[in-house]
Amino acid sequence: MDDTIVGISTTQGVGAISIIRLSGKDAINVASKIFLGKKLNEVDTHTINYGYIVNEKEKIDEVLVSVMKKPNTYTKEDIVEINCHGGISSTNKVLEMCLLNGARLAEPGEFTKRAFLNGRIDLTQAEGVMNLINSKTEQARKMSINQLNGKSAFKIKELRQFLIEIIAQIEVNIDYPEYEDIEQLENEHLKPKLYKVKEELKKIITDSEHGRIIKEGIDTVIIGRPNVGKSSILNMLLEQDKAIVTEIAGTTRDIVEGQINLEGILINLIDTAGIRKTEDVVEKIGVEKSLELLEKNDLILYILNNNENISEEDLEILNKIKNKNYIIIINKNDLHSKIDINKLNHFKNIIYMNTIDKQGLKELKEKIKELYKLDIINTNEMTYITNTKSLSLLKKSLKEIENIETGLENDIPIDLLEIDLKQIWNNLGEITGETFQDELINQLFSQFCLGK
Ligand SMILES: Nc1nc2c(ncn2[C@@H]2O[C@H](COP(=O)(O)OP(=O)(O)OP(=O)(O)O)[C@@H](O)[C@H]2O)c(=O)[nH]1
Ligand SMILES: [Mg+2]
Repeated sequence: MDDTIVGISTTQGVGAISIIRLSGKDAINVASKIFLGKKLNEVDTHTINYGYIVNEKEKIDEVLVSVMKKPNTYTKEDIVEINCHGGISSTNKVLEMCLLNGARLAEPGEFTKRAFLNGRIDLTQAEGVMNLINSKTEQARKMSINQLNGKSAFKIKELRQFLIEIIAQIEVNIDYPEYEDIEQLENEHLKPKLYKVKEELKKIITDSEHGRIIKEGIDTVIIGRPNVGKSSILNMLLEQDKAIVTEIAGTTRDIVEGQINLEGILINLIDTAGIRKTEDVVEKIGVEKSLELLEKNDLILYILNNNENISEEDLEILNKIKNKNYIIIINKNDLHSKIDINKLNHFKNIIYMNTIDKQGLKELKEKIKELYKLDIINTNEMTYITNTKSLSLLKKSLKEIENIETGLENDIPIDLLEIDLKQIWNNLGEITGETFQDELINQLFSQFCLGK
C-alpha cells in the first residue's frame, strides 16, 4: 500500500465531466507535476483548484482539482480528484499523464479496499459501498446505506463480544479453578447463552436471505405442460406481449425473461418450454432447460390447465418441488373444469386464474408477498450480510453452535466445546474483517485483569 493509485471514478463514456482519482502518499506530487495553476503542495486541504492539465508541449484539458489531505478522506490517504471534461480521449489522456508521473492503475475496488485496510470501514461496510452502487430499487438502496453505516457490522460485533465473554468465563474456570469468588460456568448456565447466540445467528441468516432478495430480486420460473398458458401468464404479468402465444402446443422453445417490481422487490420471471416427451430436437433441448431451471430458481409458478386433467408427469414434477417455494396456478378457469382437484390434496398455494379477464392476478401477487413476507421486510431492522462467503460462515457457525448444544447434552468436557466456540468467534471476525488470535488474548486480559 506504499504506492499511489489512480483510476477513473466516473462511468467510461461521453459525459459532461469525468473524475480521475488519485490516492496514496504521492497523490499530490503526481498531480502537481501535471497541473498548471496554484501549487498543489501548498494549497489547503479540502480545496478545489482551477487550472490546466499539461504536458511539456501543450494544455491537455481545463480542470478543477480537489486536494484532500489525509486522514479525513475516503481512503484515509492523501486524495486528489481531477474533474476534467468528460470525453473519452481527454479522460484517458489525463489518466495516462498520472500513470506516466508515478501513479499505478488501481485494481477494481482498490480505493474501498484501502479504506478497509486503513481502518476507516470494516468488511461489511465495504460490501455496503458495492451494494449501494448496484442498488436497483429504493428498498435495496435503503438497505445498502444501512450496511454502509455499519449497522450489520455492529450486530455481528455485538454477538462476538457476547461470545468472548462466554469463552473468557470458560477459560477462567479451566485455568483458575481455585478462584472461588469467580462464578463457575456450569453447563446449565451455558445453555441459555448458547441459545441466545443460536437465535441471533438464525436471525442474521434469515435477514441476509431476505437481503439477497431485496438486492437481486426473486428468481421465478414459470413451468408446466405445453399449451397451459405459461407465456400468456408471463405477458399478463409484464403487461406486454413479450412471449409468443399460440394455440399450438410447443410454441415456446427457448426461455423468455422479464422483470416486474412488486412492492419495491424485483420479480425476475422466466417463461419456459412446456414439459412433455418429444422427438423434436429443438423442443427437447428446451424441455431439458425447463427441468434444469426448476433447481436453480427461488420460486416456481407451476401452471395447470383447468380444462384438462392433471397428468402423471405433472404430479411427478409437483412432488419434486414440494419442499421448494411454489405456487400452483390453475389457469383457464373461464373454461369448463375437467381437472381432478383431489389429486392436489397434498399441495398448498393453489390459485385459480385466467389470462382473458386477468382473474387471479391480484391473488397471485398477494401470494408472492405472503410467501416472502414482503410486507414486513423492514430494511431498518435488518442485519444484512451480502457476500456468499460470509453467509456460508454464518451457516457454518449455526451448525457449530448446534453441535455444541448436542455436546453439552452428552457431557462432553467444556474445554473441548470451547474450541468450537472460538471457531464461531473467528468466523464472525472474518465477516467483519477483524483479526483473531491476538485480539482474543488481549480481550481476555482486558476483561478479567487476572495477570495481577
Ligand atoms: N380460454 C383461455 N385460453 C387461454 C388462457 N390463457 C392462455 N390461453 C390460450 O392457450 C393457448 C396457449 O397459450 P400459451 O400462453 O402459448 O401457452 P404455453 O403454456 O406458453 O404453451 P407452450 O409455450 O407451447 O408450452 C393460447 O391459444 C392462449 O390464447 C386462459 O386463461 N383462458
Ligand atoms: Mg409458451
